[in-house]
Amino acid sequence: MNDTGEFKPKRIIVTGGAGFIGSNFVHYVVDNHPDVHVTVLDALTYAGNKENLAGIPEDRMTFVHGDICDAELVDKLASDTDAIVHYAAESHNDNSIANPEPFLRTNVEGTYRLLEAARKYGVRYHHISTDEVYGDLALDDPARFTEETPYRPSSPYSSTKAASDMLVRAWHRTFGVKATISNCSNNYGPYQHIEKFIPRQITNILCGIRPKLYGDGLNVRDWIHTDDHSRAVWVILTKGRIGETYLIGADGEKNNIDVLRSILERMGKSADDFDWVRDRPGHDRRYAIDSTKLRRELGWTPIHTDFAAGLDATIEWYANNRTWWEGVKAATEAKYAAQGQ
Ligand code: NAD
Ligand code: TDX
Repeated sequence: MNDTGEFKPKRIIVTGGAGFIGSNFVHYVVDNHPDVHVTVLDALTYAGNKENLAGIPEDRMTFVHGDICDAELVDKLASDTDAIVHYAAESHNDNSIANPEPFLRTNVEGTYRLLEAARKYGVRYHHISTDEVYGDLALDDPARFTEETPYRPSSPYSSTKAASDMLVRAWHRTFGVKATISNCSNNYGPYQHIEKFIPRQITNILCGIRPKLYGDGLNVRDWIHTDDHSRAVWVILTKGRIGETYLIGADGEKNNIDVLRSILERMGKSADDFDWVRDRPGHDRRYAIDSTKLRRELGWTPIHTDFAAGLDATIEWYANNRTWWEGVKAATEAKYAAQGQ
């Protein structure tokens, strides 16, 4: 802490720093906070890729290939840091329906290991979570999620994220861990795994495969650019009140069919060039975030407010970085095909 009450970490651990959102945060810190050293702890699962961290100078980052469930390793790393920013997770709903087990292990047990280490060494802990812990809203409901909305997760993925949030609250209250939590809406941008909605459809079109839309296509997601998420996490880590939860969202509600038609149009396809496929079991209808607390208390505001421009840049990135995703495209689509999706 400095005399303004701001937390000024010199060394931080970023778990899941080789994934989509974690790597964006690592780049954000390296680019904007030259006095901070980052240690990435990442197991390099199917979703982790060291190439996401390319270009970071060696003296700014240490990469540790390891598992957040490895108590000894986590203890050793936590003994020499100011903060842990916890992104690592099994993150895909469809995978959690096919096989929930890794979700229980990484999302629940992994969080427990990190909290125990944060407790032992008095380390500041920030927990990355999701709006999905609140369940879903009806399409015609004017309400949005706030920090006061009761937890009502629907999927194995979101229930393990909800469980991990509860552990954080308990470790803060009972053991005094200096923790904050953020629950963010759907992220988009470069480096997102092609199993996820937007990059799946973009890379399908680039490969001559028809995009796939679940159910009736009317489910609403509240989109935020991952750069805006990273800036919000830094503000919460350094200025957020200990023990508090902050919702992160950019007023980006859109239904899936509109997003898909926008991608099709931008990529020169006709509006009906896609397949309707089997719906996701338990598919949440609508997510919507009210981020007033974060904006009022900490002064954060999103920069990427033009979704169409963000989508254009994302399409361009996947078109220009085929080597980043081509090697996993066939296996990703084979998995979906086996599920009728
Ligand atoms: P991702 O799947 O792209 O990346 C996850 C990363 O965690 C990978 O690098 C993977 O190797 C690593 N990892 C997985 N298991 C691990 C383990 N046991 N030990 C160490 N590392 C492990 O995920 P993402 O989309 O970048 O999401 C990151 C975080 O943000 C997650 O906690 C997720 O719940 C949360 N979140 C995501 C979104 C979204 O839209 N993607 C929205 C809100 C919150
Ligand atoms: O091929 C598809 N067709 C389709 O219609 C895929 C992959 C998805 N969908 C639909 C399902 C959802 O309504 O698109 C929407 C978005 O799907 P995902 O990209 O799988 O995201 P979602 O399930 O909303 O969860 C995401 O946001 C919250 C992240 O994956 C989570 O990690 C985060 O917590």
